[in-house]
Amino acid sequence: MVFKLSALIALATLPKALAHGGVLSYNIGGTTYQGWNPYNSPTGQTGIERPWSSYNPILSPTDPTIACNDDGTSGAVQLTATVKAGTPIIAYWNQVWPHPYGPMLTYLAQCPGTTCTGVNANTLKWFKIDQSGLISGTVYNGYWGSGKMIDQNSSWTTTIPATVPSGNYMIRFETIALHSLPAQFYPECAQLTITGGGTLAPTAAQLVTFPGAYSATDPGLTIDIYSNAAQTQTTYPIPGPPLYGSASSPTSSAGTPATTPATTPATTPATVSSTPVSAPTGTPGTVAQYGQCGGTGWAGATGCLSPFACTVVNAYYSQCL
Ligand SMILES: *[C@@H]1O[C@H](CO)[C@@H](O)[C@H](O)[C@H]1NC(C)=O
Ligand SMILES: [Cu+2]
Repeated sequence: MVFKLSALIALATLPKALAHGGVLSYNIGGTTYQGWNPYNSPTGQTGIERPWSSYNPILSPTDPTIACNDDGTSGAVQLTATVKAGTPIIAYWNQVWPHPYGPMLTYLAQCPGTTCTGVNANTLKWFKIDQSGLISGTVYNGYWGSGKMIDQNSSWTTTIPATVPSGNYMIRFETIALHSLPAQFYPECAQLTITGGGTLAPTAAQLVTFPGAYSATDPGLTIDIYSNAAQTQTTYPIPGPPLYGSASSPTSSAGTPATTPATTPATTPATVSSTPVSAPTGTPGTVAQYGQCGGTGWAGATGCLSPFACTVVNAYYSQCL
């Protein structure tokens, strides 16, 4: 009887839950890792993702659950995926992700000791390895990182930088929805052991805590995308710290995320995604090993430094390998 009643309640709340969501699975180096299912019993659930309890967003950047959702502590049988630095990780949200206005952000945090299991995410120092804000158009009706995520099969691919030191890490994928205020945060975390890494530690300015990284008064979080001003605004300040590694790569200046993509014609990606795997290999290029060189929506360089070849990982992501 009790079971049936709770099943009815779950059904009754389902339509509301479908307006939101989170990361339900990952693909790392071609292997699928199921994520946590917040609507199944915790008993028997195992996986690399930290448990979370509902599809609802986090609404306050000062809430402890901003780190790894609610409650984001380790599961009873918490797993960790091993990944080589330089490998792309794809995070899949529930289909079809409903919120096309807002940024995508990905963070890493190294855990002390020999495992992230049991480590409180609020105690970690996070650094941002990937971000996508307003890609083109205006704040009012432009193309955003989260719109691109939807176009990419409601998934986001981020590459573990080849330069990060090896060790145990949490990876935190996040999409922020700006269609209503307060802004809606959708963070989920997973545990990784990164191998074959480099020696570039994040700088003090690149390290943040959650909560701490964002403030409710950040311009990127208080922005009213339906205001008159938004109809002509073509820049968007992505919340959080400067990107990791940006000091050594002047082309990815964290202060001006919206300006570079806006000048790039939207016609390039279709050509790139339809290019056969073998075609770009002969073209000497500028993209280093493990760098992105193609995929749907990719408007950057497509040629790899010798001797690397642009290799299709999936329809949305090609990498110099
Ligand atoms: C689209 O995403 C789903 C998971 O939501 C996945 O199972 C499927 O393989 C993806 N399709 C492509 C073409 O990547
Ligand atoms: Cu929602």
